[in-house]
Amino acid sequence: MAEQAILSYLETHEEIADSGNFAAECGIDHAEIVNAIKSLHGFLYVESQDIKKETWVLTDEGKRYAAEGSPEAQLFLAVPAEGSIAKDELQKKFDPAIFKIGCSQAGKNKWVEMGRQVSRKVVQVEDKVKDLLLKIQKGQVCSFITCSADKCLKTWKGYSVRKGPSYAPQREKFATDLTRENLQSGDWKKLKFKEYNFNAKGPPSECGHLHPLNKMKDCIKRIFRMMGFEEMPTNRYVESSFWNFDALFQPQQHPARDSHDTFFLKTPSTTMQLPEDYVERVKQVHESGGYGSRGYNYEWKREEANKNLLRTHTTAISSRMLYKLAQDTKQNGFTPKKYFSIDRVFRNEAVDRTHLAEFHQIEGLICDRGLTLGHLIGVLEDFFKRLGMSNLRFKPAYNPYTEPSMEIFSYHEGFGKWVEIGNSGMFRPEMLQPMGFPEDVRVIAWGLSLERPTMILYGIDNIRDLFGHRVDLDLIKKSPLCLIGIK
Ligand code: FB9
Repeated sequence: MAEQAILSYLETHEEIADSGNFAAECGIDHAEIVNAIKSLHGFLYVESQDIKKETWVLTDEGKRYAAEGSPEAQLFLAVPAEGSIAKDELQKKFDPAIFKIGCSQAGKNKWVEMGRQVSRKVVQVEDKVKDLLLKIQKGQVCSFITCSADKCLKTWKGYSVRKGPSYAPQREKFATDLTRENLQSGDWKKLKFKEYNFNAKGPPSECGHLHPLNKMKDCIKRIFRMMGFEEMPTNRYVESSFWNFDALFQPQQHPARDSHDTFFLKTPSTTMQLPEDYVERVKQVHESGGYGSRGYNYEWKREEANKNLLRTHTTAISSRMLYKLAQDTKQNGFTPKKYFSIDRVFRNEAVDRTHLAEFHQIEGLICDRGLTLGHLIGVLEDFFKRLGMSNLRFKPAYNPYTEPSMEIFSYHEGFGKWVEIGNSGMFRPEMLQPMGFPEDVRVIAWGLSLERPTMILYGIDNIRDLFGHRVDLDLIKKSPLCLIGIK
């Protein structure tokens, strides 16, 4: 109906100057007119220009003063013309807000003498505030007024409308479908078909959505593969203390090895089998060193190494893979390797905004002859550049299984600060030699979490909104593609 009103009006008039007045004249709600204008505009039946009008409108408070008078006028009228009235008497007549404003305004206007007793200082007053509000209410233009508690400027938006390139007094019904009946009846010949809107978004397809962590994981896997790394099998959350700690030359009294930091298993509490000859060499290097090391000089206990736990790092997988590589070396000679892993690790830590008792560790390692710290820094620069992080800084650090070790920092423009983006180092000979690697084989390695980059990339502030029962599925559905390493 609004459409027809507009099209027929334009049949005899150049333009609709103001959609607001037009709506009022037609007795049609302005919003309906606006929707009709937008739709007719879409089909080029009309052309429209925005018109804005700022009008003063009264707030609820303003409406009350326009009706009952301004607080100061109300207060003045409540003060007896002769004599005075006790302030607290007067106060009882008004609600606190009105009384407060009334006192300060009437005082400022020198209408009343404010003391413990209140008396008039003038015979009568003119309630200009009320008059102004009434004027505004009647839509009379008032100048030099400012926004305040009782009135504010409302912007009214409307349109002026003219005929468009495909104007017609009636909206042509466009066929949106070619039906069998159309064909049989032949009336398809005279039907006008609606243009295909190739930009129309189809109905949202209810399809599966990858969790942002998995999107990030796939990106990082793609980066590793592009750098020639192969993925290590990480499908074992339960690990023995031997591969998780001892093989990494982490001493049995190391604080990380007690239940405050590590989830030990009740059942199966101990591992079934370990490569005995290798275990013996690990025992030796812990107790008395070798390979140029003096070891830790403590009594190494097999039962400690047998304890099963939830792996605290995917470096446990690295130790297994490196041991296997060393074994292969004995058979078939040494072949350099580049390995990576991305999977869950478990730490009995205090949960906070960025830490849960489990997270996904990303680890990369290169095993080759004669590798140096320079190689490590080089591969870190390459890896993190592909992650969009350059301008790295390296800070000496300590890990039981790497020497030297470095924490990695990158300057994050958005945060305007240096962010710790990972840890790295060269695996100790006390770890590699007992495995059976030739003297000059070195292993450089580094690690970071999957959650931190995902939180930063997807702007998620609290890790519990990213992982766990509190995750809002919409976050997953709406999370954009991860283009890291692609562009
Ligand atoms: O991920 C971490 N930080 C990070 C990484 C990327 C990132 O990307 C942003 C888009 C820009 C932002 C931040 N960290 C490692 C640093 C810190 O968050 C740290 O506080 C927390 N760390 C976890 C361990 O927490 C106890 C992150 C996790 C971590 C730490 C070390 C390793 C792996 C994960 C390692 C290792 C390693 C070292 C040597 C040899 C082999 C493995």
